[in-house]
Amino acid sequence: MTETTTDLFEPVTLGDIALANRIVMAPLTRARACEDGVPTDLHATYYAQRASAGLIIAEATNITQQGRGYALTPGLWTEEQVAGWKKVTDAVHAAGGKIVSQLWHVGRFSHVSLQPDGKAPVAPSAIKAEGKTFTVDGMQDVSEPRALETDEIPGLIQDYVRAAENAKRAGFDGVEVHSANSYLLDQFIRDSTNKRTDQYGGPIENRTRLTQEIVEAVVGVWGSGRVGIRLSPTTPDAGNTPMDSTPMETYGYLIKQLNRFNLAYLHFVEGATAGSRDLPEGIDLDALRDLFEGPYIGNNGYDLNLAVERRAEGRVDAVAFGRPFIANPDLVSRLQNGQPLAEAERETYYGNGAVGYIDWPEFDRDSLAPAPA
Ligand code: 8OZ
Repeated sequence: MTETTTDLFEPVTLGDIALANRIVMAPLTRARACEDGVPTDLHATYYAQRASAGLIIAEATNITQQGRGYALTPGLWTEEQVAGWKKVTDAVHAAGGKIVSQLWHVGRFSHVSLQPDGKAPVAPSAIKAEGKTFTVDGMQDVSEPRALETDEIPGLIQDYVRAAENAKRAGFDGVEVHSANSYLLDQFIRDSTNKRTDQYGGPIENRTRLTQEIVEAVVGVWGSGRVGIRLSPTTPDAGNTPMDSTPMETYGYLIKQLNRFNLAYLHFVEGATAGSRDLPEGIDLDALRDLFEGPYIGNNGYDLNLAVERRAEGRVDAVAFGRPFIANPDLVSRLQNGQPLAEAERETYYGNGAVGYIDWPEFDRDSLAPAPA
């Protein structure tokens, strides 16, 4: 057990969301939804098992079919999806937890078979990503995207509004705008993927416009204290996407603009998503973080020591753990009590129904009992 005293296990309020502790469950894509994007009873069980997290950020959830880039990921655009999520939020609340929905549009990182009428995925510009995505027919190269027309943007913003309203009807405690990991909003932000010449392309003010307009629209639904945002200034994921050419300026500008919304929190992927915490030369994530005037959730490859240290330095208000929550439904008490963590194999991450999903036991003290002499 760590000797350091820490307030990581004490309550904290992020905006209007009151958390029992500062340990957050990061959004984790697990690909267990039905083909029509409806979450199942397995989801309710899985999230309720993890309700001792101060806050659960539910897995990235497609705002529309157009926003879908991976088979078996859930959505929030149909009544059946809303009803499925309502069972999840009821189960989490009954277990004493809090849960927000992460609103997701993959942009170019999709395959025609996942898109409405088999059409091309949409992106800021017609630049193809590298890599393969999970489709109903297995892994396939992502498809060539088409550039969104300027007059399609108001409809896209309305898609976010509808998903935000649906999240409310589904009983969530708030929403997180997914503007990270080189999905649609991050594709607009980075000059490597945005070559537009309209008011959504070119200078930083233009490339960050869509994220700001969507945050504003979603705040209109939820109020500022129940909306968070996730950014990842340096990750190459998804699609081996090159970084913006001036990330400190670009994300710095965006973060300063976000201050006017008084959001519940800013959530950063520190380094390469699900990878190294190393940062490219010239990147100072703490300096970016310091531009934000509200609560900050740190994420990526944290262990307890790093969480305690970063909290003690005042660098984080809460810490989001991702992969450790897969095999440790009771992660909070394991961290608090210095108990060993179980390790999930990669094969359990995506798909496979209940196996490797809801079958991870809580810590069993008896299993550690010393063998009789
Ligand atoms: C892993 C696999 C598929 C999607 C992200 C939503 O990185 C994801 C994701 C992660 O934000």
